[in-house]
Amino acid sequence: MGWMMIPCSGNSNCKAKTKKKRKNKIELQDKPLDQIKPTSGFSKTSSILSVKEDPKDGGSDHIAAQTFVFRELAAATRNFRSECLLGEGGFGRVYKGRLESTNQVVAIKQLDRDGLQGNREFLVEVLMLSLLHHPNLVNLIGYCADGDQRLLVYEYMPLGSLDDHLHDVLPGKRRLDWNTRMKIATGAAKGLEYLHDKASPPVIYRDLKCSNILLGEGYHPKLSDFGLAKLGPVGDNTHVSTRVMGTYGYCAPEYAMTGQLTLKSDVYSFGVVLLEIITGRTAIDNTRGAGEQNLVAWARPLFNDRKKLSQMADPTLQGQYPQRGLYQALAVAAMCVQEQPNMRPVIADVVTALTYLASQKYDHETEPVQSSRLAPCTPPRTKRDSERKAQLR
Ligand code: ACK
Repeated sequence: MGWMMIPCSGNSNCKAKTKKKRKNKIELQDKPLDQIKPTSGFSKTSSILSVKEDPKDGGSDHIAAQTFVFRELAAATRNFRSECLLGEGGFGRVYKGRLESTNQVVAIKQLDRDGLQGNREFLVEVLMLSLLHHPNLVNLIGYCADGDQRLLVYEYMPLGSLDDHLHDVLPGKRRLDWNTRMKIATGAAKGLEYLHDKASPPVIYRDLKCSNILLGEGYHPKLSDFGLAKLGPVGDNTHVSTRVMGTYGYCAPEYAMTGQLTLKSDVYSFGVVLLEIITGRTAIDNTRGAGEQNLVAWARPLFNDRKKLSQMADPTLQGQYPQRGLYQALAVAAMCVQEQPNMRPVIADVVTALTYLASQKYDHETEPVQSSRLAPCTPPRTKRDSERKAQLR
């Protein structure tokens, strides 16, 4: 198949190995909860996590997360009215609201009050998002820890999640075209690259999936939901050992089996997301026949057969994608979902490959439509047809 040259750096932890071993290995989630109290804003360089700021990312001019009292957020969502409900995530409901003080439209996540895990998620998310700022990470505006209420206030992402556009598409809604898909994949990879390469210790996101990639104007993607994020290995350690958490279908096999988490676990999940973006299929689909229910298991044998690669493209693209671009995007996905973690590329190399792919814009007016997956009754459109159409305008 049309493999792209992605240097496979093998060990994601080689950078960490060259660093001085730290005395205190910090397991954020294993700290007693009462020791991780949210204060009104964290410094950019905390004792547990620091970030190499890049002026390009607009990190230095970022406004610190604010604290809200429950009353303000209840008013913003008109008492958490059902019409304001955007949806329900793993640990709570998300509402659309308008802050009375600034008139800003926001998304407010109200964490379930009964769970210890919900409280951990809240603390991890406040800590992580107060320190991490990048154009491809959702912005935390503030939080509320009033009594037993735990709420997080984010910038509102008007286009919802990637899931809504890829899988749960409402009838009549525009399907994502090839160029937009590549733009989203590249942005999501850049968000992950920031977590892996700019944070110290690196941050393992642990829950990369289409429903956690939110979309802003122009389909600008941002990673959201940092409740499961984990500080990565430091010093000579190659992994962190944790309870296995995440989402079935996206979880790297070695992490699912041993609980040993590395940056390559995220790269695997990214590969699954990229496969979903290319194929339009979901990571797990129990409505499909045996052999097709698990996306990676279905895709693996096809990766090795060039003749079958076109069959992997999302049928709703109606053949409107560049053949070479499809092969190359599939090559990147194939590398990311390899069984052996050290054979997967580091995310920086994935960003390089996808940035190139996203720059190769497909023009559906002038470029050929691929024939293998045309919708029934759609006559193949030739280059000449589209040229003729262009002349008629
Ligand atoms: O797929 P969605 O439309 O996008 O439904 C889910 C739901 O809340 C539960 O996670 C939506 N959501 C989460 N955070 C935001 C946000 N910052 N802006 C807009 N929608 C959001 C998500």
